[in-house]
Amino acid sequence: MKQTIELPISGMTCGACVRHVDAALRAVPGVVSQTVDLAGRRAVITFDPSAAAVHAMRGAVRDAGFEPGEARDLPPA
Ligand SMILES: [Cu+2]
Repeated sequence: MKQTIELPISGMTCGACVRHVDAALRAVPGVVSQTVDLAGRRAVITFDPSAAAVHAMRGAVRDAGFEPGEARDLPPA
């Protein structure tokens, strides 16, 4: 089973920021795929909810130096 969320992220200003956030999310166990959207100031993340928790993704974003907002569930792709 997979779940997809949209996570608002503030503080990204360029492609290097996007790569930092992308790498941080990729490193969270249970994250299956992630798309970081600079212009949209968000990431769309698909993960296995039995292995990854949203708070871990938010923590990874914060540890990378950016500020996560409230996650929103997206319908399965
Ligand atoms: Cu940047």
